[in-house]
Amino acid sequence: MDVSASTSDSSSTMIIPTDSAEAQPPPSPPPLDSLTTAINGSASSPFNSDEPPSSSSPPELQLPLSWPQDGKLTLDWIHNLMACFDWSSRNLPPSQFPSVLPVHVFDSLILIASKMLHKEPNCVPIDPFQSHSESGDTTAATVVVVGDVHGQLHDLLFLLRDAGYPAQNRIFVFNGDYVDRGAWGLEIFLLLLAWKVFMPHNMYLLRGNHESKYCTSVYGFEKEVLAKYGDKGKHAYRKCLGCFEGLPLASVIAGRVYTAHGGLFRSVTVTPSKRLKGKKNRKINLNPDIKTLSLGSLEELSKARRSVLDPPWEGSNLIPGDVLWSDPSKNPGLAPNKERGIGLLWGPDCTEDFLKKYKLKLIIRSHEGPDAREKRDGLDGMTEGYTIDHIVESGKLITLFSAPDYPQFQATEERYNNKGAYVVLEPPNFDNPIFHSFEAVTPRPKANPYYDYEEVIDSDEELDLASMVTA
Ligand SMILES: [Mn+2]
Repeated sequence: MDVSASTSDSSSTMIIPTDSAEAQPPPSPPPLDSLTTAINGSASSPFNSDEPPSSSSPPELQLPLSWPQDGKLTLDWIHNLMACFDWSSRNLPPSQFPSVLPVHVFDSLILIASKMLHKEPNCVPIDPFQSHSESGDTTAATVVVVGDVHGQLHDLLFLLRDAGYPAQNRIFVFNGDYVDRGAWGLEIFLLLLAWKVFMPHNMYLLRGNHESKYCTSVYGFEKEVLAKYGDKGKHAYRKCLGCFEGLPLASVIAGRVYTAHGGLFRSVTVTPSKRLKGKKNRKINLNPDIKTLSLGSLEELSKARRSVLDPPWEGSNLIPGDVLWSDPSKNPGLAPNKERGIGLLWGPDCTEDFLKKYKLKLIIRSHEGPDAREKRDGLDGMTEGYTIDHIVESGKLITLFSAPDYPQFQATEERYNNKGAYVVLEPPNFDNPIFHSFEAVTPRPKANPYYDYEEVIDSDEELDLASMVTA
């Protein structure tokens, strides 16, 4: 792939400011020749195995990245970031990551993004009619919804090019699961944060169940960050976890479309069993009885405490776990999600109740890839990157998965060969989803896995509840 082509419009005009405001002076400009030499001479690099670096001379990139002097990211900065990640993923071993994005630049990006995300409500209202108001344009923006991407950087870069990057007339909503399994979760998370900082009202990042301490310690992201940031790895991983806590849980687009990683959630409102008279006895038993499972409301969702590293599967704060881990079912009603050990299964009747109550037309959720779908009875496979799981009177429930040829590392030669997909919602109604399926970018650069994929075969099932810490 010609990396320079994607940056040709930016590299010619870009000026790197001297970053005197930074406590740590930025490293001197592109040490690419020396890096390339070092890598080609390194026997431990996975990149000299059977695939030579994609280009002998580095493309014109602004490397390493520095934080803009005025603290304001530009479109050029972000395109350079994406091109640098693409190039480094093909040409540098993971340990050279700080020569692309020094830790002080990582710190600046994650700090500003984290503050921004923590301020958003649990369920973000997205108004495509508003996003244009600043420019005086009265037409509404198009909305692009994206499902799980799981560290597959090159497929995400393709998706962004194919759908068109975030812009005044284009809003992105990501349903979470940015990290784990694939080898470039850090790059993906950081580039999406950069877009968030640059265009906060045109890029919405929701939380997935993998944006947690438990999942990232089992499925690779923790080790990935440690490998890429070396002695600063623990620091960087902690910062990522802090940012995960701030990610909102759901969105409602144009008052028509509800999106979340897992989906619907239970009500946690319970009537106090016995409340004794007197000021001192105001303890209310908040443990909801499992026999009285009922669908939760958006009001309850808005009040949930989402800033937990591992959303609980028991106790009073069950809504975040439900939103991130639940799955639809063909059977009516609500039931505990026994396969996963956390979250719910909900039926078409619940989809109808939820859509009708809030005058919605669609639910777009993610969370199930081809491996998970292979084991579900009655639900379609994920070969095209999406399925329509419920068709009810008020609308539809869609599952959307955006990681093609998933998972990256597999114990057998047999692959799912699934396509990924994204959904385009167009004004004025936003209720007629246009599906775009796409194949994986090939060849995917070689990388070593960050988790024992032969042992951890099942996706998110058989959650080890005992090892989860509920904070
Ligand atoms: Mn998931």
